[in-house]
Amino acid sequence: MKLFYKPGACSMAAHILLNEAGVDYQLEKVDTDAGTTETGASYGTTNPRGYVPALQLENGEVLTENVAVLQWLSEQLPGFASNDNSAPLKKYRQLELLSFLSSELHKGFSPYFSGVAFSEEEKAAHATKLNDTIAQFDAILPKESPFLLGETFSVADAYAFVILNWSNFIGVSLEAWPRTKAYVEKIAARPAAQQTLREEGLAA
Ligand SMILES: N[C@@H](CCC(=O)N[C@@H](CS)C(=O)NCC(=O)O)C(=O)O
Repeated sequence: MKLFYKPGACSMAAHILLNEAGVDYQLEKVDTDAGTTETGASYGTTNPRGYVPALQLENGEVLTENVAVLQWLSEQLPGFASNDNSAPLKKYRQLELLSFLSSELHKGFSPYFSGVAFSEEEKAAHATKLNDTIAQFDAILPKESPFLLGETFSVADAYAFVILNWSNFIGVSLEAWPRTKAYVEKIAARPAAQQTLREEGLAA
């Protein structure tokens, strides 16, 4: 299995999961601006839409789009099964979370990485939207269990961590949401998250 990634980007969720599971995999860094990978190959042949993540499977097929990549990993990697006979809705709760993270929380951060020179009015609108979306996440975070889907770390936690950790890069404080802040710190302290940050060149 090979993960095409960009340091710190949303592809880091799959990278964390691969390290959590302790399986063998390869990494190939992508320069999305240049449209090439670290081998010099064109990335367009892997993902014609040019963004990360892309996961090349053992049979050579390539899976793209975070929701699909993460759901697939949860069903393939040891310890992340989302099919649970005692909780028949669990798979759909996971998809519900992954969809919220992808289409709402992730997109709340997207303007900050777009490179566009927004007007002050536009910046204020983006900040309001981001605040609202983080507040929605904070409300989703369970009060009685440590992770989004209960007692066990899941693919949704990996993706939520990666997105919320971007707050450190854009200077947005999570102080207004102490439970969310503590949740991000808890996941950051996991050995697999630390290993991933080091492998992507984001931690010493
Ligand atoms: N719809 C895609 C969007 C993925 C996406 O936004 N990828 C970003 C990084 S988080 C990317 O590669 N952007 C291009 C760039 O950074 O140049 C998905 O959900 O997987």
